[in-house]
Amino acid sequence: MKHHVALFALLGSVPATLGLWPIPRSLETGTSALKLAANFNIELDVPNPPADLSAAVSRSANYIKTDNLERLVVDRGASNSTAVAHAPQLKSLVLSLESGSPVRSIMEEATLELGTRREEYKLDVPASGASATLTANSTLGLLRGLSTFEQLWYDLSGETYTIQAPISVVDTPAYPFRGFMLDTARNYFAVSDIKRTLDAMSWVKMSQLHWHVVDSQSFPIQITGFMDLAEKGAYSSSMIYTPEDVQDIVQYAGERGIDVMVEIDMPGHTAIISEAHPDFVACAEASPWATFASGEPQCLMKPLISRLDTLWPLEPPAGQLRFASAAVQNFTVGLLNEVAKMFPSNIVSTGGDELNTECYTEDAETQAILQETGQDLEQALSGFIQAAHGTLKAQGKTPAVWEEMVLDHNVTLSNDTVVLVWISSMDAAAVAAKNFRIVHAPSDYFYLDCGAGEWIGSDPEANSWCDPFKTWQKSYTFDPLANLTEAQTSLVLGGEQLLWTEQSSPANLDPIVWPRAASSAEVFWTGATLPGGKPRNGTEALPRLHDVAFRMAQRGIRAIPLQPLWCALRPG
Ligand code: CP6
Repeated sequence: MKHHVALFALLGSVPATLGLWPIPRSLETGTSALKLAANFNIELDVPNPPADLSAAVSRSANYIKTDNLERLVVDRGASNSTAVAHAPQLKSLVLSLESGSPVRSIMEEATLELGTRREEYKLDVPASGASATLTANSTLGLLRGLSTFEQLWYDLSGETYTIQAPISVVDTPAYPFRGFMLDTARNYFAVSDIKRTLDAMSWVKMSQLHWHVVDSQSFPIQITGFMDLAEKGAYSSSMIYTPEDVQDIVQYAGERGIDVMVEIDMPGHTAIISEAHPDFVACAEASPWATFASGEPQCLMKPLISRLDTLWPLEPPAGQLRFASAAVQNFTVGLLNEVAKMFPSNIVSTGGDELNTECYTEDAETQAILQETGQDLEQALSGFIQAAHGTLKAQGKTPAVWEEMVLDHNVTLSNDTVVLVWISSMDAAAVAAKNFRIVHAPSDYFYLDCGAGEWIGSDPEANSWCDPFKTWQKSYTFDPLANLTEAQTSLVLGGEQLLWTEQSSPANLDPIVWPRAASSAEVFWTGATLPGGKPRNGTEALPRLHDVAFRMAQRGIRAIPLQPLWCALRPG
């Protein structure tokens, strides 16, 4: 008997043992037991396989051996034990590329332009014990299929088994950009922490790391020709990403099907540049933070999400690039030119969030330049962004910006610019109305650090940063097409969950991110609804996400529990 996943959703029930995440677009399962033979092997039927594909196969084989995920509630029963004991044995999974497909490394496939990456795959696991097959038209598709195959298996008395063979999957993502943003400027994360995060991302088929590498507080990345920025702006000489570290991260990500979009946020959020170039930065002196000394209690205020509340940054230090200055423009163009060379990705973000324009009204240098050139502030800003984006485009890159560049400023942007919508999920419609492509990063759904909320009284000390906490269930309800017209739906590239790290470090990285960030990974893999057009349903998702959390923990991620262990262990 075969069941279609849509049928289960209809019945308000789910396939008993499948903990697939994200759920495939098309999935058929049976009710036969099947177990892995002791000498189970993954065969690569690809001529001259790229090294990163062979490595992915080895990792998969290893995960399958070591996950040891027991589904006691469902499978502990005597009839299942007997069925597993007598089940046919699967000896191999054979991977192949469809004829005519290019044989490129996973990294090459993963760093292609958004919208041109091929991630589809077909997976068939017969009930008879005959070889399972995984086919795709790209090595990236094979990688995605491997991550599904890994999730089929459970452990019962030392046997690795499923009781839902035959299994047939035809899968492809709804959106190419399934991301996670990490801020490495408020607190530093070692290369090993970033790699561990990339591993977890790949297990749930995420495709994009958005690396917010620098901000006002620190400049931890070494850039050729601009070494003084990190030398003077990193927290310490050990809290630095060297060009070799960057190459290491980019390679590690690419091998796991993840593209790295770096962000050099500008012209706001740049106070730290004043350490190397005091002349390039305005308003450090004029701000309420000017007299702030480190160690004072109010180093961190609760942010309010309102454009009126961003007159000054809500955390010290203040300072923004004097973007009207020709020297600052030359510096920025040179810097971005080098940054673009360090990252194979087609997409680079120049940020542009939370710019305080009042700052420049009070800045004598900027006012003098505007007088001289006859420009107003918005014209100067537009010229600056165009110069910055010009150098990216000269290298064939696509620029990305935060939403304010489109909604709050008169900046001329090329129409292929990608816009990150963060202030509110409601803002996507306004960005779409201007016909820009969208990455959803809304603070009301996807901020893992919580961020904004209601003020309590007037005392900053009484206001916690983490209000309200966004549960995975909240993120899971996000609709990528909400408030968009039919014609605008093609503008959506996907979305990301974000970790701003004012109050995060390697100490809480895993627990604050996982398994919550898997929530949007399924939203952007499956699209507006689950396969079969059913609305997403947290109750249906919970046992599957529980399995994700379990496998993550088993593979070295300190993922947090979603429920008491009792809920998973209780005998049925
Ligand atoms: N830093 C930068 C931040 C935030 C943003 N940009 C932020 C704003 C509001 C909240 C949380 C984080 N800390 N560079 C906004 C994109 Cl609630």
